[in-house]
Amino acid sequence: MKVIRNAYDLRKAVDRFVDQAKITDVHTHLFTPDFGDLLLWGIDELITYHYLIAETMRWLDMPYEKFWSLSKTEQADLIWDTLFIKNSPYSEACRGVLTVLEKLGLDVAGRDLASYRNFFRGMTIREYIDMVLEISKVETLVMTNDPFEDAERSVWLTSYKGDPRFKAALRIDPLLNDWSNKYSRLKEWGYDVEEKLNGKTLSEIRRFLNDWIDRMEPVYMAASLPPTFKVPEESARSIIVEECIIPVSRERDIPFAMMIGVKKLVNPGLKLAGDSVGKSDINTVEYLCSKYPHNKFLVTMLARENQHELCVAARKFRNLLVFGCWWFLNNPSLVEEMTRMRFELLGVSVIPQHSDARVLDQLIYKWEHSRRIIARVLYEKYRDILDTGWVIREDEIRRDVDKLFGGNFWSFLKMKF
Ligand code: HDL
Ligand code: ZN
Repeated sequence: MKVIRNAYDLRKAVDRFVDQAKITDVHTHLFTPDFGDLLLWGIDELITYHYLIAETMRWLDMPYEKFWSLSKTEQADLIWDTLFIKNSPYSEACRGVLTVLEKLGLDVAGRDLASYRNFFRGMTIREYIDMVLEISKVETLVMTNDPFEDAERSVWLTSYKGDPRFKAALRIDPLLNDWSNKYSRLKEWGYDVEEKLNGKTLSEIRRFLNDWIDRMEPVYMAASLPPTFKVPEESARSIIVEECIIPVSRERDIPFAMMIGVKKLVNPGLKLAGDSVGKSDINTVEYLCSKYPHNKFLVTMLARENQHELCVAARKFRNLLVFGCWWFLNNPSLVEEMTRMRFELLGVSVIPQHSDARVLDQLIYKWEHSRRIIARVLYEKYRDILDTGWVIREDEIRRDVDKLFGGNFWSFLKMKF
């Protein structure tokens, strides 16, 4: 394998291996075709992604209800006109739409929404899945699978066949964040629970988790958690985490993915676009990693202010794997800042990005944009050590890149602490 001794060869090698990297996307909201319309795809879904709705509503004084009463096509037409024609589409969410059109080989300069819609006419979802995975080089992606979502649960219980490229993740927000309203659902499903978290109820919650792990074969259990997320504390959430999630996670050797910092529905009128962000308590992450050294934790935090302390926590706990630039952090300026910080504090032992894609097409832009930034930062970090006289072999760059874009995740799943 070639030895790299100069910056020009280094830049070419890093760009080549990053461009070639086969990605494991550890967090998405995508679904196999088994789930029908739950899998969003195509130009109108892309344009009505909730990030663009939030940005559009800043320009409009129409009542939210009026917007929501429009058809999907009417919503897309309004968003297109507002964000792409009446204003320049350089926000990350808008730019992403343009990158998708570009990578699909469409006439971006033409600004002809009708022609973009024509591209999708006659396309089947299976054809488009293959096309998008081919362009984005996403080899494997992790879904978000919530047994409390009726439309989704029925597929799991009746017709799910799956696709080896799509892995499941057992998402349990309702169990943790809304126990008093959601325990009755477990009762409905045959679990002998009551609101009071007595021994029997805790045992039945563990049975519920095990049943869904048997059914979904998830690569991890996950929950999005508020800035106030705290363990230990006298709350149903804290008790369920310690008495149910932690023991089942260890027994079944399935990491618990904590996605911390979401302030739900600060503006309910915006629906899915109405959530915000809050600084969270790193002490809870440190408490869990420290008290449960045999458990594995995947963690991403939503506030920029939490990123440095999360990196430091990962230096202290090998059972903590940091992942992604999540949601309001998935913008070039913050992806660069976080990736630089992580590479400097954690070296190769991090998952720098996930897409969080809700619309299949987004895999194309979210990964195109992130690859470019990760490649640039990685090149600079290699350049710094090259300048000391260290020589880098091409196979070492490929090795590191493969770890960053998926290998670290799969190795973490296999580790036994
Ligand atoms: O909770 C989550 O997984 C978040 O990613 C939310 O789904 C959020 O609405 C989102 O789409 N972020 O990108
Ligand atoms: Zn998400």
